[in-house]
Amino acid sequence: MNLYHALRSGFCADLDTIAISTSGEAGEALHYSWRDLERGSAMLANLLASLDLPPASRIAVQVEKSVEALMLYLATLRAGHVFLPLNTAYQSSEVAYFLGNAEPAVVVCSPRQFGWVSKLAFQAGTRHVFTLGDDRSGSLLVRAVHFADVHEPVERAADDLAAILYTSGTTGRSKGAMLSHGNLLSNAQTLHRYWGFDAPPPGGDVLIHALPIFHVHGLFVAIHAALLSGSRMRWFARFDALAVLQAMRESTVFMGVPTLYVRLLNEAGLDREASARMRLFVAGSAPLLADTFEAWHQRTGHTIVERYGMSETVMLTSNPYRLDPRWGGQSERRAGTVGMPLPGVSVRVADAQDQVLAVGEVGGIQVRGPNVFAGYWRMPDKTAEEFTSDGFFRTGDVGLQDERGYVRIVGRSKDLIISGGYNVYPAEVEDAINALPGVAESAVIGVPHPDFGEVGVALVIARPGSKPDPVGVLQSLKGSLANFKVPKRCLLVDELPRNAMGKVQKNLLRQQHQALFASS
Ligand code: MCA
Ligand code: AMP
Repeated sequence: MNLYHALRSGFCADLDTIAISTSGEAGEALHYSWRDLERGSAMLANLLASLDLPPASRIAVQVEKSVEALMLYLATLRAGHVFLPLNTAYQSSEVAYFLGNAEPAVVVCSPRQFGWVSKLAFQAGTRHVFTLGDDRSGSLLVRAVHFADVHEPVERAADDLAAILYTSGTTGRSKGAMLSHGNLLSNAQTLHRYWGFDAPPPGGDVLIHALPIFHVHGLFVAIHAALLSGSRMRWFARFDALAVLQAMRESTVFMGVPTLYVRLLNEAGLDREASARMRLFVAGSAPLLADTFEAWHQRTGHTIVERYGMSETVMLTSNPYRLDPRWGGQSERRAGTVGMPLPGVSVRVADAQDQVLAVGEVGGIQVRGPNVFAGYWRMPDKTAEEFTSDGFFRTGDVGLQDERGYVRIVGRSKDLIISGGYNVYPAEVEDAINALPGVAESAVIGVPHPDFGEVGVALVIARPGSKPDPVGVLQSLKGSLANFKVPKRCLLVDELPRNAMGKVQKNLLRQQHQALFASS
Protein backbone atom coordinates (compact mmCIF):
# COMPACT_ATOMS: atom_id res chain seq x y z
CA MET A 1 0.00 0.00 0.00
CA ASN A 2 0.98 3.59 -0.50
CA LEU A 3 -1.09 6.34 1.15
CA TYR A 4 -1.22 8.05 -2.23
CA HIS A 5 -3.07 5.05 -3.73
CA ALA A 6 -5.79 5.40 -1.12
CA LEU A 7 -6.05 9.17 -1.49
CA ARG A 8 -6.11 8.83 -5.27
CA SER A 9 -8.97 6.34 -5.08
CA GLY A 10 -11.05 9.10 -3.46
CA PHE A 11 -10.45 11.62 -6.24
CA CYS A 12 -13.56 12.70 -8.09
CA ALA A 13 -14.34 10.25 -10.92
CA ASP A 14 -14.48 13.11 -13.38
CA LEU A 15 -10.83 14.19 -13.20
CA ASP A 16 -11.56 17.38 -15.08
CA THR A 17 -13.76 18.87 -12.38
CA ILE A 18 -12.30 21.39 -9.95
CA ALA A 19 -10.45 19.99 -6.94
CA ILE A 20 -9.02 23.23 -5.51
CA SER A 21 -9.84 26.88 -6.11
CA THR A 22 -7.45 29.39 -4.67
CA SER A 23 -8.56 32.81 -3.49
CA GLY A 24 -7.31 35.70 -5.55
CA GLU A 25 -5.64 37.63 -2.73
CA ALA A 26 -2.70 38.81 -4.79
CA GLY A 27 -3.99 38.03 -8.24
CA GLU A 28 -6.40 35.89 -10.19
CA ALA A 29 -8.24 33.03 -8.51
CA LEU A 30 -6.86 29.75 -9.84
CA HIS A 31 -8.68 26.49 -10.36
CA TYR A 32 -6.89 23.14 -10.20
CA SER A 33 -8.61 20.00 -11.45
CA TRP A 34 -8.18 16.53 -10.03
CA ARG A 35 -6.20 15.75 -13.13
CA ASP A 36 -3.86 18.66 -12.33
CA LEU A 37 -3.19 17.14 -8.89
CA GLU A 38 -2.57 13.73 -10.43
CA ARG A 39 -0.32 15.00 -13.24
CA GLY A 40 1.53 17.63 -11.22
CA SER A 41 2.37 15.22 -8.44
CA ALA A 42 3.43 12.60 -11.03
CA MET A 43 5.89 15.02 -12.63
CA LEU A 44 7.32 15.95 -9.25
CA ALA A 45 7.51 12.27 -8.26
CA ASN A 46 9.40 11.53 -11.47
CA LEU A 47 11.76 14.39 -10.71
CA LEU A 48 12.40 12.96 -7.23
CA ALA A 49 12.87 9.49 -8.74
CA SER A 50 15.46 10.88 -11.16
CA LEU A 51 17.64 11.94 -8.24
CA ASP A 52 18.32 8.29 -7.38
CA LEU A 53 17.83 8.76 -3.67
CA PRO A 54 17.78 5.88 -1.21
CA PRO A 55 14.22 4.83 -0.27
CA ALA A 56 12.64 6.86 2.55
CA SER A 57 14.87 9.88 2.00
CA ARG A 58 13.69 12.96 3.83
CA ILE A 59 12.34 15.77 1.66
CA ALA A 60 12.39 18.91 3.80
CA VAL A 61 10.04 21.66 2.67
CA GLN A 62 9.81 25.23 3.98
CA VAL A 63 7.63 27.08 1.51
CA GLU A 64 4.60 29.37 1.47
CA LYS A 65 1.23 27.71 1.06
CA SER A 66 0.45 26.79 -2.54
CA VAL A 67 -1.27 23.98 -4.39
CA GLU A 68 2.11 23.09 -5.88
CA ALA A 69 3.39 22.54 -2.33
CA LEU A 70 0.53 20.09 -1.83
CA MET A 71 1.56 18.37 -5.09
CA LEU A 72 5.07 18.08 -3.68
CA TYR A 73 3.68 16.34 -0.59
CA LEU A 74 1.74 13.91 -2.80
CA ALA A 75 4.81 13.41 -4.99
CA THR A 76 6.91 12.55 -1.94
CA LEU A 77 4.39 9.86 -0.97
CA ARG A 78 4.29 8.52 -4.52
CA ALA A 79 8.09 8.35 -4.74
CA GLY A 80 8.30 6.50 -1.41
CA HIS A 81 10.11 9.27 0.44
CA VAL A 82 9.40 11.03 3.72
CA PHE A 83 7.79 14.47 3.79
CA LEU A 84 9.24 16.90 6.32
CA PRO A 85 7.27 20.16 6.39
CA LEU A 86 8.70 23.17 8.22
CA ASN A 87 6.84 26.21 9.51
CA THR A 88 7.71 29.23 7.36
CA ALA A 89 8.20 31.25 10.56
CA TYR A 90 11.27 29.23 11.57
CA GLN A 91 14.48 31.25 11.67
CA SER A 92 17.92 30.10 10.56
CA SER A 93 19.03 28.58 13.88
CA GLU A 94 15.80 26.57 14.06
CA VAL A 95 16.08 25.41 10.44
CA ALA A 96 19.75 24.52 10.96
CA TYR A 97 18.74 22.18 13.76
CA PHE A 98 16.01 20.46 11.72
CA LEU A 99 18.26 19.95 8.71
CA GLY A 100 21.15 18.74 10.84
CA ASN A 101 18.90 16.31 12.70
CA ALA A 102 16.87 14.96 9.78
CA GLU A 103 19.66 15.00 7.15
CA PRO A 104 17.26 15.49 4.26
CA ALA A 105 18.33 14.43 0.80
CA VAL A 106 16.32 17.25 -0.72
CA VAL A 107 15.44 20.68 0.62
CA VAL A 108 12.81 22.88 -1.00
CA CYS A 109 12.58 26.50 0.15
CA SER A 110 11.01 29.69 -1.08
CA PRO A 111 13.05 31.59 -3.69
CA ARG A 112 13.49 34.52 -1.28
CA GLN A 113 15.14 32.30 1.34
CA PHE A 114 17.41 30.40 -1.03
CA GLY A 115 20.62 32.15 0.10
CA TRP A 116 20.62 31.16 3.75
CA VAL A 117 18.61 27.95 3.48
CA SER A 118 20.82 26.46 0.75
CA LYS A 119 23.90 27.28 2.83
CA LEU A 120 22.45 25.45 5.83
CA ALA A 121 21.31 22.57 3.65
CA PHE A 122 24.70 22.03 2.06
CA GLN A 123 26.31 22.21 5.52
CA ALA A 124 23.91 19.46 6.61
CA GLY A 125 25.01 17.29 3.67
CA THR A 126 21.96 17.84 1.46
CA ARG A 127 22.82 17.52 -2.21
CA HIS A 128 19.67 18.90 -3.80
CA VAL A 129 18.14 22.28 -3.00
CA PHE A 130 15.19 23.56 -5.02
CA THR A 131 13.01 26.63 -4.70
CA LEU A 132 9.23 26.92 -4.88
CA GLY A 133 7.35 30.20 -4.65
CA ASP A 134 3.66 30.66 -3.94
CA ASP A 135 3.23 32.03 -7.49
CA ARG A 136 4.48 28.89 -9.27
CA SER A 137 8.00 30.34 -9.50
CA GLY A 138 11.20 28.56 -8.57
CA SER A 139 13.57 25.88 -9.79
CA LEU A 140 11.45 22.93 -8.66
CA LEU A 141 8.73 23.48 -11.25
CA VAL A 142 11.23 24.54 -13.91
CA ARG A 143 12.82 21.11 -13.52
CA ALA A 144 9.60 19.16 -13.05
CA VAL A 145 8.04 20.21 -16.38
CA HIS A 146 10.64 18.08 -18.19
CA PHE A 147 9.31 14.89 -16.60
CA ALA A 148 6.48 12.58 -17.62
CA ASP A 149 3.07 13.22 -16.11
CA VAL A 150 2.39 9.57 -15.29
CA HIS A 151 3.96 7.80 -12.35
CA GLU A 152 3.22 4.51 -10.61
CA PRO A 153 3.44 5.03 -6.83
CA VAL A 154 6.21 3.05 -5.17
CA GLU A 155 4.95 0.12 -3.07
CA ARG A 156 5.13 0.90 0.67
CA ALA A 157 4.24 -1.13 3.76
CA ALA A 158 1.79 0.25 6.33
CA ASP A 159 4.58 0.91 8.79
CA ASP A 160 6.91 2.60 6.30
CA LEU A 161 7.46 6.26 7.08
CA ALA A 162 5.44 8.87 5.21
CA ALA A 163 6.23 12.02 7.16
CA ILE A 164 8.23 13.47 10.01
CA LEU A 165 6.72 16.33 11.96
CA TYR A 166 8.93 18.17 14.39
CA THR A 167 7.33 18.92 17.70
CA SER A 168 9.11 20.88 20.39
CA GLY A 169 10.31 19.26 23.57
CA THR A 170 9.87 20.37 27.16
CA THR A 171 13.59 19.90 27.57
CA GLY A 172 16.18 19.84 24.84
CA ARG A 173 15.52 20.33 21.15
CA SER A 174 12.56 19.42 18.97
CA LYS A 175 11.73 15.79 18.33
CA GLY A 176 10.73 14.45 14.93
CA ALA A 177 7.48 12.47 15.22
CA MET A 178 7.65 9.66 12.64
CA LEU A 179 4.26 9.00 11.01
CA SER A 180 3.77 6.02 8.76
CA HIS A 181 1.58 5.50 5.70
CA GLY A 182 -0.60 3.29 7.93
CA ASN A 183 -0.92 5.92 10.70
CA LEU A 184 -2.06 8.59 8.28
CA LEU A 185 -4.36 6.35 6.27
CA SER A 186 -6.16 4.85 9.25
CA ASN A 187 -6.82 8.30 10.70
CA ALA A 188 -7.89 9.74 7.36
CA GLN A 189 -10.36 6.90 6.77
CA THR A 190 -11.75 7.20 10.29
CA LEU A 191 -12.31 10.96 10.07
CA HIS A 192 -13.74 10.60 6.59
CA ARG A 193 -16.46 8.30 7.93
CA TYR A 194 -16.90 9.87 11.37
CA TRP A 195 -17.40 13.40 10.05
CA GLY A 196 -19.74 12.33 7.29
CA PHE A 197 -17.52 12.88 4.26
CA ASP A 198 -18.64 9.47 3.07
CA ALA A 199 -22.12 10.74 2.32
CA PRO A 200 -21.68 14.31 1.14
CA PRO A 201 -24.78 16.35 0.40
CA PRO A 202 -25.93 16.66 -3.22
CA GLY A 203 -23.19 18.32 -5.19
CA GLY A 204 -20.45 17.14 -2.80
CA ASP A 205 -18.67 18.80 0.07
CA VAL A 206 -16.72 22.01 -0.31
CA LEU A 207 -14.06 22.50 2.35
CA ILE A 208 -12.77 25.95 3.27
CA HIS A 209 -9.03 25.51 3.78
CA ALA A 210 -7.48 28.51 5.54
CA LEU A 211 -4.83 26.79 7.70
CA PRO A 212 -1.12 26.48 7.06
CA ILE A 213 -0.07 23.21 5.45
CA PHE A 214 3.04 22.49 7.53
CA HIS A 215 1.21 21.01 10.54
CA VAL A 216 -1.10 18.06 11.14
CA HIS A 217 -4.30 20.12 11.19
CA GLY A 218 -4.01 21.76 7.78
CA LEU A 219 -1.96 19.10 6.01
CA PHE A 220 -3.42 15.81 7.16
CA VAL A 221 -6.76 16.35 8.89
CA ALA A 222 -8.25 18.79 6.40
CA ILE A 223 -6.57 17.76 3.15
CA HIS A 224 -6.85 14.00 3.58
CA ALA A 225 -10.56 14.27 4.38
CA ALA A 226 -11.13 16.31 1.22
CA LEU A 227 -9.00 14.14 -1.07
CA LEU A 228 -10.42 10.85 0.21
CA SER A 229 -13.95 12.04 -0.45
CA GLY A 230 -13.31 13.82 -3.72
CA SER A 231 -14.45 17.07 -2.09
CA ARG A 232 -13.55 20.40 -3.52
CA MET A 233 -11.38 22.79 -1.47
CA ARG A 234 -11.58 26.59 -1.30
CA TRP A 235 -7.98 27.43 -0.55
CA PHE A 236 -6.80 30.57 1.29
CA ALA A 237 -3.08 31.30 1.54
CA ARG A 238 -3.67 32.97 4.89
CA PHE A 239 -6.66 33.38 7.15
CA ASP A 240 -8.85 36.37 6.32
CA ALA A 241 -12.08 36.36 8.33
CA LEU A 242 -14.12 38.34 5.82
CA ALA A 243 -13.04 36.23 2.86
CA VAL A 244 -13.78 33.01 4.76
CA LEU A 245 -17.19 34.36 5.76
CA GLN A 246 -17.99 35.05 2.13
CA ALA A 247 -16.78 31.59 1.12
CA MET A 248 -19.20 29.99 3.59
CA ARG A 249 -22.07 30.84 1.28
CA GLU A 250 -20.76 28.31 -1.23
CA SER A 251 -19.12 25.79 1.08
CA THR A 252 -20.10 23.00 3.47
CA VAL A 253 -17.14 22.34 5.83
CA PHE A 254 -14.70 24.53 7.77
CA MET A 255 -11.83 23.43 10.00
CA GLY A 256 -9.94 25.85 12.19
CA VAL A 257 -8.08 26.53 15.39
CA PRO A 258 -10.14 28.43 18.03
CA THR A 259 -8.54 31.79 17.10
CA LEU A 260 -10.15 31.53 13.66
CA TYR A 261 -13.58 31.07 15.25
CA VAL A 262 -12.95 34.04 17.57
CA ARG A 263 -12.00 36.20 14.60
CA LEU A 264 -15.02 35.06 12.58
CA LEU A 265 -17.28 35.92 15.52
CA ASN A 266 -15.92 39.47 15.32
CA GLU A 267 -17.45 39.76 11.84
CA ALA A 268 -20.86 41.42 11.97
CA GLY A 269 -22.00 39.41 8.94
CA LEU A 270 -21.65 36.03 10.64
CA ASP A 271 -25.19 34.72 11.05
CA ARG A 272 -27.50 31.85 10.19
CA GLU A 273 -28.03 33.02 6.68
CA ALA A 274 -24.30 33.36 5.91
CA SER A 275 -23.65 29.83 7.15
CA ALA A 276 -26.86 28.21 5.91
CA ARG A 277 -25.09 25.96 3.39
CA MET A 278 -22.48 24.74 5.87
CA ARG A 279 -22.90 21.29 7.41
CA LEU A 280 -19.80 20.94 9.60
CA PHE A 281 -17.52 23.18 11.66
CA VAL A 282 -14.53 21.46 13.26
CA ALA A 283 -12.24 23.06 15.86
CA GLY A 284 -9.05 21.81 17.44
CA SER A 285 -5.32 22.22 18.13
CA ALA A 286 -6.08 24.34 21.22
CA PRO A 287 -8.89 24.53 23.78
CA LEU A 288 -12.12 25.98 22.42
CA LEU A 289 -13.63 28.19 25.11
CA ALA A 290 -17.21 27.37 26.09
CA ASP A 291 -18.06 31.03 25.37
CA THR A 292 -16.89 30.66 21.78
CA PHE A 293 -18.78 27.38 21.41
CA GLU A 294 -22.00 28.99 22.74
CA ALA A 295 -21.62 32.23 20.79
CA TRP A 296 -21.09 30.26 17.58
CA HIS A 297 -24.25 28.28 18.19
CA GLN A 298 -26.27 31.41 18.90
CA ARG A 299 -25.03 33.31 15.87
CA THR A 300 -25.06 30.52 13.29
CA GLY A 301 -27.30 27.77 14.66
CA HIS A 302 -24.36 25.35 14.14
CA THR A 303 -22.66 23.40 16.94
CA ILE A 304 -18.89 23.18 16.54
CA VAL A 305 -17.40 19.67 16.57
CA GLU A 306 -14.34 19.95 18.81
CA ARG A 307 -11.70 17.27 18.41
CA TYR A 308 -8.30 16.57 19.95
CA GLY A 309 -5.06 15.59 18.27
CA MET A 310 -1.30 15.63 18.39
CA SER A 311 1.53 15.46 15.90
CA GLU A 312 2.41 12.06 17.38
CA THR A 313 -1.08 10.60 17.11
CA VAL A 314 -2.95 12.58 14.46
CA MET A 315 -6.54 12.72 15.79
CA LEU A 316 -7.53 10.71 18.86
CA THR A 317 -10.94 11.97 19.96
CA SER A 318 -13.84 13.89 18.48
CA ASN A 319 -17.25 15.07 19.50
CA PRO A 320 -19.83 13.19 17.48
CA TYR A 321 -20.97 14.46 14.11
CA ARG A 322 -23.95 12.15 14.09
CA LEU A 323 -25.27 9.30 16.22
CA ASP A 324 -22.41 7.20 17.53
CA PRO A 325 -23.66 3.62 18.01
CA ARG A 326 -20.74 2.74 20.31
CA TRP A 327 -21.94 5.21 22.90
CA GLY A 328 -25.63 4.41 22.96
CA GLY A 329 -26.38 6.49 19.91
CA GLN A 330 -25.22 9.81 21.32
CA SER A 331 -24.90 12.77 19.08
CA GLU A 332 -24.41 15.54 21.58
CA ARG A 333 -21.46 17.85 21.08
CA ARG A 334 -20.41 19.04 24.48
CA ALA A 335 -18.73 22.35 25.20
CA GLY A 336 -15.44 22.03 27.06
CA THR A 337 -14.93 18.42 25.98
CA VAL A 338 -12.94 17.05 23.08
CA GLY A 339 -15.47 14.26 22.56
CA MET A 340 -14.96 10.53 22.58
CA PRO A 341 -12.16 8.28 21.35
CA LEU A 342 -12.42 7.87 17.60
CA PRO A 343 -13.40 4.40 16.37
CA GLY A 344 -10.41 2.05 16.61
CA VAL A 345 -8.53 4.35 19.00
CA SER A 346 -8.13 3.47 22.70
CA VAL A 347 -7.88 6.38 25.11
CA ARG A 348 -7.49 6.04 28.86
CA VAL A 349 -6.70 8.20 31.86
CA ALA A 350 -3.96 6.86 34.13
CA ASP A 351 -1.93 7.84 37.17
CA ALA A 352 1.83 8.31 37.31
CA GLN A 353 2.28 4.52 37.62
CA ASP A 354 0.12 3.94 34.50
CA GLN A 355 -2.73 2.53 36.60
CA VAL A 356 -6.02 3.24 34.86
CA LEU A 357 -8.15 5.66 36.86
CA ALA A 358 -11.88 5.49 37.53
CA VAL A 359 -14.42 7.50 35.57
CA GLY A 360 -14.17 11.20 36.47
CA GLU A 361 -10.70 10.98 38.03
CA VAL A 362 -8.04 13.33 36.68
CA GLY A 363 -4.80 11.88 35.34
CA GLY A 364 -2.55 11.57 32.31
CA ILE A 365 -4.27 10.94 28.98
CA GLN A 366 -2.82 7.91 27.19
CA VAL A 367 -3.58 6.59 23.72
CA ARG A 368 -3.04 3.44 21.67
CA GLY A 369 -4.18 2.66 18.15
CA PRO A 370 -3.26 2.46 14.47
CA ASN A 371 -2.95 6.26 14.44
CA VAL A 372 -0.13 6.37 17.00
CA PHE A 373 3.29 7.22 15.59
CA ALA A 374 6.28 4.94 15.27
CA GLY A 375 8.51 6.97 17.59
CA TYR A 376 10.79 9.99 17.57
CA TRP A 377 13.34 10.20 14.78
CA ARG A 378 16.68 8.90 16.02
CA MET A 379 15.59 9.14 19.67
CA PRO A 380 14.89 5.57 20.78
CA ASP A 381 15.35 6.38 24.47
CA LYS A 382 12.99 9.33 24.33
CA THR A 383 10.48 7.16 22.44
CA ALA A 384 10.69 4.37 25.02
CA GLU A 385 10.16 6.87 27.84
CA GLU A 386 6.88 8.07 26.33
CA PHE A 387 5.27 4.63 25.94
CA THR A 388 3.84 2.44 28.71
CA SER A 389 4.76 -1.24 28.92
CA ASP A 390 1.44 -2.12 27.25
CA GLY A 391 1.99 0.18 24.31
CA PHE A 392 0.04 3.32 25.26
CA PHE A 393 1.56 6.69 24.36
CA ARG A 394 1.65 9.26 27.16
CA THR A 395 0.26 12.43 25.61
CA GLY A 396 1.42 14.81 28.35
CA ASP A 397 -2.14 16.15 28.50
CA VAL A 398 -4.04 15.89 31.76
CA GLY A 399 -7.75 15.15 31.80
CA LEU A 400 -10.62 12.91 32.68
CA GLN A 401 -13.19 10.78 30.95
CA ASP A 402 -16.82 10.94 32.08
CA GLU A 403 -19.27 8.06 32.40
CA ARG A 404 -20.40 8.59 28.82
CA GLY A 405 -16.87 8.43 27.42
CA TYR A 406 -16.35 12.14 26.75
CA VAL A 407 -12.79 13.33 27.36
CA ARG A 408 -12.17 16.65 29.06
CA ILE A 409 -8.65 18.12 28.97
CA VAL A 410 -8.01 20.05 32.17
CA GLY A 411 -4.30 20.78 31.94
CA ARG A 412 -0.92 19.59 30.74
CA SER A 413 1.93 17.90 32.53
CA LYS A 414 4.23 19.38 29.87
CA ASP A 415 5.20 23.03 30.24
CA LEU A 416 3.62 24.19 26.99
CA ILE A 417 1.86 27.30 25.74
CA ILE A 418 -0.60 26.94 22.84
CA SER A 419 -0.90 30.26 21.10
CA GLY A 420 -3.30 30.59 18.19
CA GLY A 421 -2.90 26.84 17.62
CA TYR A 422 0.90 26.91 17.59
CA ASN A 423 2.85 25.20 20.36
CA VAL A 424 5.49 27.17 22.19
CA TYR A 425 7.77 25.48 24.70
CA PRO A 426 8.77 27.99 27.40
CA ALA A 427 12.10 26.20 28.00
CA GLU A 428 13.23 27.02 24.46
CA VAL A 429 12.23 30.68 24.78
CA GLU A 430 13.84 30.97 28.23
CA ASP A 431 17.10 29.57 26.83
CA ALA A 432 17.07 32.23 24.11
CA ILE A 433 16.32 35.03 26.61
CA ASN A 434 18.96 33.83 29.08
CA ALA A 435 21.58 34.04 26.34
CA LEU A 436 20.92 37.78 25.86
CA PRO A 437 23.33 40.28 27.40
CA GLY A 438 22.23 41.69 30.74
CA VAL A 439 19.85 38.82 31.51
CA ALA A 440 20.47 36.71 34.63
CA GLU A 441 17.40 34.51 34.43
CA SER A 442 13.92 34.32 32.98
CA ALA A 443 10.60 32.51 33.18
CA VAL A 444 8.12 32.33 30.33
CA ILE A 445 4.47 31.68 31.16
CA GLY A 446 1.24 31.46 29.19
CA VAL A 447 -1.58 33.85 30.04
CA PRO A 448 -5.10 34.14 28.57
CA HIS A 449 -5.43 36.25 25.44
CA PRO A 450 -8.68 37.21 23.72
CA ASP A 451 -7.45 36.48 20.19
CA PHE A 452 -4.73 33.80 20.47
CA GLY A 453 -6.33 32.02 23.45
CA GLU A 454 -3.04 32.04 25.26
CA VAL A 455 0.18 33.99 24.71
CA GLY A 456 3.65 33.97 26.23
CA VAL A 457 4.83 36.53 28.75
CA ALA A 458 8.51 36.74 29.74
CA LEU A 459 9.55 37.63 33.27
CA VAL A 460 13.18 38.62 33.27
CA ILE A 461 15.68 39.16 36.07
CA ALA A 462 18.55 41.46 35.11
CA ARG A 463 22.19 40.77 35.87
CA PRO A 464 23.57 42.98 38.63
CA GLY A 465 24.43 46.36 37.15
CA SER A 466 22.37 45.77 33.96
CA LYS A 467 18.92 46.98 32.98
CA PRO A 468 17.87 45.23 29.77
CA ASP A 469 15.19 47.03 27.79
CA PRO A 470 12.08 44.79 27.71
CA VAL A 471 11.17 45.87 24.18
CA GLY A 472 14.76 45.27 23.11
CA VAL A 473 14.64 41.77 24.60
CA LEU A 474 11.60 40.89 22.48
CA GLN A 475 13.15 42.49 19.40
CA SER A 476 16.34 40.45 19.83
CA LEU A 477 14.35 37.22 20.10
CA LYS A 478 12.82 37.82 16.69
CA GLY A 479 16.18 37.12 15.10
CA SER A 480 16.53 33.68 16.62
CA LEU A 481 13.01 32.37 17.18
CA ALA A 482 9.94 31.97 15.00
CA ASN A 483 7.74 35.03 15.54
CA PHE A 484 4.88 33.13 17.19
CA LYS A 485 7.29 31.93 19.92
CA VAL A 486 8.29 35.48 20.85
CA PRO A 487 6.42 36.50 24.04
CA LYS A 488 3.88 39.25 23.58
CA ARG A 489 5.11 41.06 26.70
CA CYS A 490 8.36 41.21 28.66
CA LEU A 491 8.46 42.40 32.28
CA LEU A 492 11.55 43.01 34.39
CA VAL A 493 11.17 41.52 37.87
CA ASP A 494 13.40 41.38 40.94
CA GLU A 495 12.78 37.74 41.73
CA LEU A 496 10.79 34.68 40.72
CA PRO A 497 8.69 32.73 43.23
CA ARG A 498 10.24 29.32 43.99
CA ASN A 499 9.14 26.24 45.87
CA ALA A 500 11.20 24.40 48.49
CA MET A 501 13.06 22.55 45.71
CA GLY A 502 14.08 25.85 44.12
CA LYS A 503 11.75 25.35 41.12
CA VAL A 504 10.03 28.45 39.72
CA GLN A 505 6.33 28.36 40.65
CA LYS A 506 4.84 29.16 37.29
CA ASN A 507 1.30 28.62 38.55
CA LEU A 508 1.75 31.61 40.88
CA LEU A 509 3.15 33.71 38.06
CA ARG A 510 0.23 32.74 35.82
CA GLN A 511 -2.25 33.78 38.51
CA GLN A 512 -0.42 37.03 39.07
CA HIS A 513 -0.43 37.98 35.38
CA GLN A 514 -3.62 36.34 34.16
CA ALA A 515 -5.40 39.65 33.51
CA LEU A 516 -2.55 41.22 31.53
CA PHE A 517 -4.47 41.05 28.23
CA ALA A 518 -7.97 40.95 29.68
CA SER A 519 -9.04 44.23 28.12
CA SER A 520 -7.02 44.17 24.87
C1 MCA B 1 1.04 34.96 14.32
N1 MCA B 1 1.62 35.55 15.39
C2 MCA B 1 1.38 34.83 16.47
C3 MCA B 1 0.64 33.72 16.02
N2 MCA B 1 0.43 33.83 14.69
N3 MCA B 1 1.72 34.98 17.75
C4 MCA B 1 1.34 34.04 18.62
N4 MCA B 1 0.63 32.93 18.25
C5 MCA B 1 0.28 32.76 16.97
N5 MCA B 1 -0.40 31.67 16.57
C6 MCA B 1 2.37 36.79 15.46
C7 MCA B 1 2.67 37.38 14.12
O1 MCA B 1 3.93 36.93 13.68
C8 MCA B 1 2.65 38.87 14.42
O2 MCA B 1 3.83 39.22 15.06
C9 MCA B 1 1.56 39.00 15.45
O3 MCA B 1 1.53 37.74 16.12
C10 MCA B 1 0.19 39.30 14.90
O4 MCA B 1 -0.04 38.42 13.84
P1 MCA B 1 -1.43 38.30 13.06
O5 MCA B 1 -1.36 39.07 11.79
O6 MCA B 1 -2.56 38.54 13.97
O7 MCA B 1 -1.33 36.76 12.74
P2 MCA B 1 -1.90 36.00 11.52
O8 MCA B 1 -0.94 36.03 10.40
O9 MCA B 1 -3.29 36.46 11.28
O10 MCA B 1 -1.89 34.51 12.09
C11 MCA B 1 -2.71 34.13 13.13
C12 MCA B 1 -3.27 32.74 12.82
C13 MCA B 1 -2.08 31.80 12.64
C14 MCA B 1 -4.12 32.78 11.57
C15 MCA B 1 -4.14 32.34 13.99
O11 MCA B 1 -1.29 31.81 13.83
C16 MCA B 1 -2.50 30.41 12.30
O12 MCA B 1 -2.75 30.11 11.15
N6 MCA B 1 -2.61 29.52 13.30
C17 MCA B 1 -2.97 28.14 13.07
C18 MCA B 1 -1.84 27.26 13.46
C19 MCA B 1 -2.14 25.77 13.14
O13 MCA B 1 -2.48 25.43 12.03
N7 MCA B 1 -1.98 24.92 14.14
C20 MCA B 1 -2.22 23.51 14.01
C21 MCA B 1 -1.02 22.75 14.51
P3 MCA B 1 4.58 40.61 14.78
O14 MCA B 1 3.55 41.66 15.07
O15 MCA B 1 5.70 40.60 15.72
O16 MCA B 1 4.97 40.56 13.35
S1 MCA B 1 -1.35 20.97 14.44
C22 MCA B 1 -1.82 20.69 16.05
O17 MCA B 1 -1.79 21.54 16.87
C23 MCA B 1 -2.41 19.37 16.51
C24 MCA B 1 -1.87 18.17 15.88
C25 MCA B 1 -3.91 19.44 16.29
O18 MCA B 1 -4.62 18.98 17.20
O19 MCA B 1 -4.34 19.94 15.27
P1 AMP C 1 1.18 19.47 18.56
O1 AMP C 1 2.45 19.50 19.30
O2 AMP C 1 1.06 20.55 17.56
O3 AMP C 1 0.98 18.15 18.03
O4 AMP C 1 0.04 19.81 19.61
C1 AMP C 1 -0.62 18.81 20.32
C2 AMP C 1 -1.24 19.38 21.56
O5 AMP C 1 -2.28 20.32 21.22
C3 AMP C 1 -1.96 18.34 22.38
O6 AMP C 1 -1.07 17.57 23.16
C4 AMP C 1 -2.90 19.18 23.20
O7 AMP C 1 -2.23 19.71 24.33
C5 AMP C 1 -3.24 20.31 22.25
N1 AMP C 1 -4.59 20.16 21.66
C6 AMP C 1 -4.94 19.69 20.46
N2 AMP C 1 -6.28 19.74 20.30
C7 AMP C 1 -6.79 20.26 21.44
C8 AMP C 1 -8.09 20.59 21.91
N3 AMP C 1 -9.18 20.40 21.14
N4 AMP C 1 -8.23 21.09 23.15
C9 AMP C 1 -7.15 21.30 23.94
N5 AMP C 1 -5.89 21.04 23.56
C10 AMP C 1 -5.70 20.53 22.32
